[in-house]
Amino acid sequence: MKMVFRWFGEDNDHVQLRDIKQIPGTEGIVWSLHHVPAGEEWMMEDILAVKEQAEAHGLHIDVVESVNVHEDIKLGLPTRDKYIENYKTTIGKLARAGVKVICYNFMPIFDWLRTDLAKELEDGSTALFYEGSQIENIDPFDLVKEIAENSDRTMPGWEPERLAHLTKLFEAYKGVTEEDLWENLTYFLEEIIPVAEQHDIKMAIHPDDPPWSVFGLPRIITNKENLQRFLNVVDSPYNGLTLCSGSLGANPNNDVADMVKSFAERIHFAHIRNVKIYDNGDFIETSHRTEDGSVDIYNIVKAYHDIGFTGYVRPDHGRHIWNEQCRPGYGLYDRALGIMYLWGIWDSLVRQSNSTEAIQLKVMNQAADK
Ligand code: DNO
Ligand code: MN
Repeated sequence: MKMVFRWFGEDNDHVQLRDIKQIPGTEGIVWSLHHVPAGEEWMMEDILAVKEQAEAHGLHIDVVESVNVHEDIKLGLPTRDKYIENYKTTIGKLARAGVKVICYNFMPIFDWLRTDLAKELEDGSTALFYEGSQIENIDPFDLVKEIAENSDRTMPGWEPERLAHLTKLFEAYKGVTEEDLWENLTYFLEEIIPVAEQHDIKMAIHPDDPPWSVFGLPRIITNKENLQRFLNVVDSPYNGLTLCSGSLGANPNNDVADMVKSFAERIHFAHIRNVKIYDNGDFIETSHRTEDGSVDIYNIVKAYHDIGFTGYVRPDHGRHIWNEQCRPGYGLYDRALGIMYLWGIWDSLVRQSNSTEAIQLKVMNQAADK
């Protein structure tokens, strides 16, 4: 696996590139141009500026997260075509800069959704928390306002231009069903994937987070069956997945290790994190350690090892620990601890399989000598 770390940019992240380079085994950043509104074409000079900054610290820019999809594309409006053209041009430019994987998502209006950005865990650390009853009873407009006021920096999915158009967006999605969303996703993929193929860039959709409908909006990238349906829409290696263990894992019926084995070569990017699910279905993000949450991280890493995964991996959200003042979910410390946990599992699996192979070879040689 190739370890990478999300970085929000020089003026937009308290984490420095030098810090990232100091996390063992971390070879690249996962980045985006957060100032560019969804649907607009990315400028080559902006792309090359990030490349230069990263490479000056010995880090690559192979993985972009995200090139956001304009709402008109998700809504299937006639105006979608111009945004799809921009998307294609951006793919070409990213390829020229050396990018290999583009992560994106197809969630209406919202990216990931939580009700509390700093819920205290038993050890005094804080983490992102999802309380179902709050979502059911809250006016989405109040929630968005609260989140916008509590964050001093741009958050993925909560960009100012999206918040401003929220009322209009909710109206636009009235009557849009899951099947409509599938149809609009199909249209998008049929346009984009041939371009990705031509430029040798792997597209990797991120699952919906949480993996169920919120505020009555349709959500479709939610479980194994739907991931399979997605892969069948355009059956090409360039139409692949960002398999996020925390997003999918918030639904206890999702067996992420099984998905790793089933979708193997179509997984281009792995997000690994743990969540603890309560009896009522609420969940909180925990440390990466298997024992701390409800998702069997050990088993997931083992599945990646067993399929011979050579794709990109990043620790996803982490807790806020050691008094770190950081963007919700994106502290340096807990994500770095997550990486060391992942390497710990990975390295011991590699060591074990090497010694098993060595024993098998010895037995075969002995048999041949006889
Ligand atoms: C949640 C995060 C997401 C992700 C975007 C990708 O698990 O990884 O915020 O970055 O959905 O488009
Ligand atoms: Mn994720």
